[in-house]
Amino acid sequence: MPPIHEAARIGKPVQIITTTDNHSFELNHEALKKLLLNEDVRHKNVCVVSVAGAFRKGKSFLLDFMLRYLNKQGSKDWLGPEDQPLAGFSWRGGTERETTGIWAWSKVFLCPGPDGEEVAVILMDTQGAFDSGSTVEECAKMFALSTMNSSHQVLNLSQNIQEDDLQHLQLFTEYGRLAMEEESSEAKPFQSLMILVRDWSYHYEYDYGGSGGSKFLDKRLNVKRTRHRDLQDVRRHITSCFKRLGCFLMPHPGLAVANDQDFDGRLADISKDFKTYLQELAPLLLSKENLIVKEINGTKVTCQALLEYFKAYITIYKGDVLPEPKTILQATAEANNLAAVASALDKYTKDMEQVCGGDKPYLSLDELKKKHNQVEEAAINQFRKVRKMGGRQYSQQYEEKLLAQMKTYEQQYIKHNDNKKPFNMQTILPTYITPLVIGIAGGLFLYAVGGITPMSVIIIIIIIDSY
Ligand SMILES: Nc1nc2c(ncn2[C@@H]2O[C@H](COP(=O)(O)OP(=O)(O)OP(=O)(O)O)[C@@H](O)[C@H]2O)c(=O)[nH]1
Ligand SMILES: [Mg+2]
Repeated sequence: MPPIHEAARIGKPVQIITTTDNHSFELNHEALKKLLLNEDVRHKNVCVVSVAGAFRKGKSFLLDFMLRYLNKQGSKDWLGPEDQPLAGFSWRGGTERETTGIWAWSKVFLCPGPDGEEVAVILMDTQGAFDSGSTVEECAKMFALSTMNSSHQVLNLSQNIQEDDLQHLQLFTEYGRLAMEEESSEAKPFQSLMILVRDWSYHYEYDYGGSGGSKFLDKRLNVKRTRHRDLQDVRRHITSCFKRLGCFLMPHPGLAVANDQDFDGRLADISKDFKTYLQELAPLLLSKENLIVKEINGTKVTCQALLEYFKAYITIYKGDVLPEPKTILQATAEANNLAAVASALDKYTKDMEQVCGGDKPYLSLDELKKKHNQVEEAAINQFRKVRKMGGRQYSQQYEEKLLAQMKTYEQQYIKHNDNKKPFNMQTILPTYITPLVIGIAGGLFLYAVGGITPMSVIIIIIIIDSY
């Protein structure tokens, strides 16, 4: 493993989804909460850049360059010095798989987005597909999970785009069709898919980079009449599912990168062409104008909402078989509603804190209830305004959940407010009456045994004071 170096010092890889021995998945809930509910990012719109594809094809290696780009906020010298080993997400040579499950970089980068607002950028590394330790289903699920939770999915391929690579996308295209039906709109359900072909060697046919890639992809996705019907369908669906579909042809990085077991990722050992096109690729994914905020059903997703989607999808992908697209759609609708509840509750508690939280002065019960009703109404309005999946009737049950939760919180605020009441018996008893009674009793006792002396007065004062 390469030594931990400067570039990776800010943060570390954290495993957010682990695989179990029986080919199932577990969500690392605590790690994900730490990542997404951090106050600095929780309410920011999120952009998740993920790299997925076959195992041992340089995915983690590539992500470590993305990390450098983000660490340097895309400044001219972002690639770094020639002799700096590459660190970050764990990568290595050899035949055995390295990345298992799904990992994210622990530092969420706050970057200016296309319309100027700050966007929380998360890098995600996915377990390679088709390794000998995983079933085909596990690979498909892993790819599905990373696609569903990202806004920029990079499908990392080696040398060419083959038919089975395209079929990998079939599940989404079916899901996409259902999602579009449900919304009865023309909106495409997924955002960006970039097919990244590594070790491209036919640059005499299609040039390296984005423009060569786009011509090559057009050719590959061209629905020719002569093709088999299934192949035509896959192509039609892929283009109808993703808003942005691109392809990038990456040159070979040189023999040291591919073959040398002592290679530590330093630029000095990487081919000039590879470095040139890295500089074209990183901004295509991460520059201000190319960052893509995650959207589901036309609504921008915040870090907090992304947590709900992770929770929903892991549940349906935990089973033995691939979930039906319909199930995925239901899970999305559920997460979508839950995210709206969480956000409305956040608004409620934030507003109530302003009214009667912490050291805010005591309010009469009537006043507090009046304020609560206003705050509650504003939260409900916010919930109703958010576009939600599943229809009105479906979201009604979530609105009821929201109301019930706010009622519980209201009781807590009432109690908290009550404790601030100046002549509240609960306050008076421990504060005034108990020490007074103890003081008088102590005084009488001391008087009975020895009369009032300066010493007994001091003892009584100490007793009262200690209360
Ligand atoms: N041929 C070739 N090798 C590469 C390229 N990029 C990185 N490598 C090498 O590929 C090997 C695997 O790199 P990783 O980044 O660990 O690959 P991965 O796809 O993340 O592998 P898993 O985590 O096992 O799925 C390393 O020896 C890298 O030096 C590339 O573009 N072409
Ligand atoms: Mg890897």
